[in-house]
Amino acid sequence: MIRQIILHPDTRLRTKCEPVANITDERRRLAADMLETMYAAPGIGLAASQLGVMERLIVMDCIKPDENNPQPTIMFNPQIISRSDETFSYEEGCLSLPEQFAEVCRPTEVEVSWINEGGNPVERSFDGLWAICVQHEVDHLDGKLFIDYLTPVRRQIITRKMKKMKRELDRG
Ligand code: K2U
Ligand code: ZN
Repeated sequence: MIRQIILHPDTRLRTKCEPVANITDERRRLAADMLETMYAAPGIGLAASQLGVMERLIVMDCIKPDENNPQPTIMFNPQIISRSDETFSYEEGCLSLPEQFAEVCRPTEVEVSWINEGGNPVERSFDGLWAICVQHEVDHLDGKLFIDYLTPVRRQIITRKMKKMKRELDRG
């Protein structure tokens, strides 16, 4: 089922998530809900903490919908084990900061290890949008947001806008 995505500012988005001890059916259902929520947003990535579940679980699918060969990817306990020296800048957004965008510079290629939904360890390298997305999502698990790469002034401007948006949303 589609779940509500937590909006910044919220302490849960600033909390380091706990490693997952074992891959249970309940956690597989959570991953399925995360994918459904991500596709509905629409988005290309989502971290469990964005749904208020403080566990190290992310989902991604960076294949464009019109390419018609979706690649839903579920990662338990993802770890970035190496990063390219080469970096590139990309205008990032975040489902927890709707309508806020900013250029972020990240390594162009990363090697990631994780446990998949079958409970097996996987290790793979990612480049392009997948590399940006997996770094963005692993940051979420460490309580880090893309606005943390901006100057304090620009971060404050975005946070003030989000506080205003949340006040207006709370008024219904
Ligand atoms: O974690 C999230 O909030 C989902 C993010 C993932 C993401 C952000 C920046 C760059 C790559 C991935 C996005 O909001 S998903 C929306 C989106 C779609 C296409 C390209 C960039 C962002
Ligand atoms: Zn995000």
